[in-house]
Amino acid sequence: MKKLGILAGVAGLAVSTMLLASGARSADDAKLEQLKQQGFARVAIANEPPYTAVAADGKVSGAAPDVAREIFKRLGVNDIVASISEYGAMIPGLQAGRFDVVTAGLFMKPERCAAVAYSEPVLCDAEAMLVKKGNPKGFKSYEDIAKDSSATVGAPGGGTEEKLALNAGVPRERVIVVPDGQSGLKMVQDGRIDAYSLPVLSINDLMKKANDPNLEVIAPVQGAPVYCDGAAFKKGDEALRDAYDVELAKLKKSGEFAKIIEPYGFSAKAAMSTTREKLCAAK
Ligand code: 6CS
Repeated sequence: MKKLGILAGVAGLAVSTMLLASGARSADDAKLEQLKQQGFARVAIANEPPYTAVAADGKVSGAAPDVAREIFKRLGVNDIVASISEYGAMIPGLQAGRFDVVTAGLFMKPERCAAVAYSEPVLCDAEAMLVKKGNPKGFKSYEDIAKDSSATVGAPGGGTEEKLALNAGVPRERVIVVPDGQSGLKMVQDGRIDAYSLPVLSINDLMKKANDPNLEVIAPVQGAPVYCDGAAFKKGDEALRDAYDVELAKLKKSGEFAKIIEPYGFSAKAAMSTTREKLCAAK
């Protein structure tokens, strides 16, 4: 995957230079033309169902990549090629040119909106915590974890839940970085962390697959906002982002957007009831 990414990057650069020399309207148009020539868009994902998933045979699915694949097809880019990344590494990877876009449920927040060019909203969700049955430490919020000096919470590195826990006053040493959902599940089951926090749909997916009666889901986490993601493009690729938004709006209007995301449990109405502007301004 990595070698393919490097070769694609070099080829893309050559194509962009050629297209600009041939009089493409702007560097932005060249980006979309480069992806068309490349034949695919390199997307960053996390492999966190139902947002993103990679099957044993390498097939990429999940609501975010499925929306992206459909939109890129309509833009003349035949497919997507996914790389798995930690949430905290997605924006640096995008900025370094390792990905063409992040389609992973990377929630819009002011600091991220300042670093990337988000599309309009795609997937919205509240936050949840996975705990032992009976919620023995009585967690309802990240503040509850902060108040209990023995309590630990697991969350993705560079992820929203890690930030929420730290901002709620949980000391750094009690916020445990967890690489993926299966690890988080096991750590709660083994009592190595008291809670594991992800968005509601991700925790529910883990819970369903674990089929473990000794676990319980706390959802929503009190005091935590409902977030929405968007496809995240590199600053400077706004024309590509705008072209993506045109197709996203058509999908939303035709009902095809709902057909793609709602089988995964997401609400099309939630995404259509807000905007990038509102989400990027949210405190
Ligand atoms: O945007 C984020 O940071 C969060 N989004 C998802 C879909 N899962 C966890 C992550 O922390």
